[in-house]
Amino acid sequence: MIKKYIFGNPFPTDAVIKDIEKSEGKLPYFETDGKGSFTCELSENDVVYGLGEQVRGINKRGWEYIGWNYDNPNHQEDTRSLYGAHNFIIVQGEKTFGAFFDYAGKIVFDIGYTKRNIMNIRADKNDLAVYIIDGESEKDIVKQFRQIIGRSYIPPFWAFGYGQSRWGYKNEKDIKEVAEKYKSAGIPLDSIYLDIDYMERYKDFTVDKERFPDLEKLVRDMKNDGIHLVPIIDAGVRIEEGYDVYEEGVENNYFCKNADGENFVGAVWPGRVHFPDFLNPKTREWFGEKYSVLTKLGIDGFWNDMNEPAIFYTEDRLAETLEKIEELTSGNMGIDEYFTFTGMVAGLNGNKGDYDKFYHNVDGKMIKHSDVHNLYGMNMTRSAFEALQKIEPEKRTLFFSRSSYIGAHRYGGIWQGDNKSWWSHILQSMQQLPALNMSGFIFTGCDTGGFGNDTTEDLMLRWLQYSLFTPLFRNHSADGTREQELYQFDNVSSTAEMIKIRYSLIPYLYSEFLKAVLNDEMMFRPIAFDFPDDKNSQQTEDQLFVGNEIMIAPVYRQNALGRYVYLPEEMMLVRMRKYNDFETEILPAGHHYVNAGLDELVFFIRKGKAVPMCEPAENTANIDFNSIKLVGYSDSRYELYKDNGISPNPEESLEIISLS
Ligand code: MIG
Repeated sequence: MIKKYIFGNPFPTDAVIKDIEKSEGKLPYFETDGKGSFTCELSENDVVYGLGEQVRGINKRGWEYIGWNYDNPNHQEDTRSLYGAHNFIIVQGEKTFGAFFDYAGKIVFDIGYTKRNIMNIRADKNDLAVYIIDGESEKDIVKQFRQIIGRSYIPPFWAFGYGQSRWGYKNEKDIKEVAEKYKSAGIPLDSIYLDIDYMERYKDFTVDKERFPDLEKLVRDMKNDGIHLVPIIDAGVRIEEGYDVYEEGVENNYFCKNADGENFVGAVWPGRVHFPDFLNPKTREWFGEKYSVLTKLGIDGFWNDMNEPAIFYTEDRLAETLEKIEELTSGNMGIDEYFTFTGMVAGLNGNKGDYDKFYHNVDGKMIKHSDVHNLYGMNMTRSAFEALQKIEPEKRTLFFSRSSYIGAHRYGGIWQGDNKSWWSHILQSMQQLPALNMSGFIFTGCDTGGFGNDTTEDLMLRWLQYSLFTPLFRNHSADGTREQELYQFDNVSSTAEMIKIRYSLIPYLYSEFLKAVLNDEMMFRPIAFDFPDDKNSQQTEDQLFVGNEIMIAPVYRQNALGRYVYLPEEMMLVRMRKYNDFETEILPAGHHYVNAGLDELVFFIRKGKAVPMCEPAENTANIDFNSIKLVGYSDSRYELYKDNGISPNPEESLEIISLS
């Protein structure tokens, strides 16, 4: 049962695509002050789930989160905003309900931060829609919500392969080297990512001819080896005379404007840029069409970056800052001056004031960016998705974006942004997954091995043992950090085995992914979602169900050779060192200490169930579904969902195969 309540005059976000009549009654569960603030009293043991891409636990209680898409490479306990705004929560406890605050500007979720038992949600303006969902259980509430926001994006089958990325691959030689070294190490690989250095001066839809003299040939050669090249596209368009994207954008008023009608200027990678006005359908159509520059070369996947949009600085703020710095540094810099100085420099990036300075043209009306900020990334991915449906109507294209809002899940996946090579970031990624799934983001994953900072071999191994279960499985790292392609480590055979195990599990993961998407369910669930009355399950923050058969409990502490695991029911422990070498053991419900050596993948199969596993292959194109065997409880069955992996509508080729 879903009810929609309207406050003021909300901007249509397109998050919800089903018509729901507005309810005239009083908003349940919350008191409102009529100014955009909503307060709900929580009982001591209520759990609050949701908010998608945010820091901290699966239970969001005890912190203040802000829905404000932000390019923030420091994902820490005190972080309030990351790249996406996913304003959907479920309160579970004395009263159980779901609530979606559909608001495109800044919105604060104080979940027992100011006062332990008070949840206060406040939007910058009282112009929003609030949806309240009553249901039988968390799963039922999620299903109802997902039915009104539309079906999640399904990537091509090959996107479930392993991908290697690094910000730092400079040219064709670097890319070929990655492919060759993976091949000679015997590690399966389906994709290599092109970061900003493939472009000419960071200009979207250009290719640097010196570094990549014949990209079309490279794409073809790679594809013959089963590897897809996936280029990055940034939001900002470089200001440069003679550059078609810039010139067409200016001529047709496709860019965001200042109040005076001039094109707004921000600075990002390419230096000075204009930002395409993705809220304008004409801009979306025009920009989306540009992806054909690359699809013509055989490219069939993209990642969209910097689309919060990230702004390193604006020229006027930089000028002001420089002036102030001169003043501060001219005398004897004391502590106050010093902190003002460092604060001003740090405050240039993503300064909230800059988002007040530009406008979108929505049906001829000028809309201030900060009122619709959280929709920008979603509409960039929408632009690509909708255009590619026309350019390549016969097939799915891989897309994932950094920034998102609910609704973006229909157009592409997301990756979890610039994490670090920290042990805590394995857990952080894991805790975000169910919250993302609640909001429809099923094709997701993190930068495996960590993006910022230097990784270590043991961290990489543990990370692989977690990430090999996530739909998007990509090793990515930042320029200047320790190289972390798997062949860089001493113990290549152990990492290689983890990738092979991934490939063995792809039929299962893809099948469970399809089930989650087609049935509006969650692929990754807190264990409490399946055991709602079990208090121990509710307390379990570091285990998840992956589909209906598997429970994962990864090791995420350095030097740990095992961990405590809670089993809400009897399960089968599976320990694997190689794809074809496993031990199994049935464990009763309860708490267990489980050994897991560094080279061992440990996971669990639920009571009475079995998981299909195939022979690993060099890449997804060579996966042999005939080699599938069931691993798990004897006499159990598995229903395998399978399609041709490429047609836009999976239902056209969907097969449901009963395995036993
Ligand atoms: O400001 O393109 O999150 O994945 O490697 C950094 C360079 C810009 C941020 C992305 C990251 C990517 C990097 N980008």
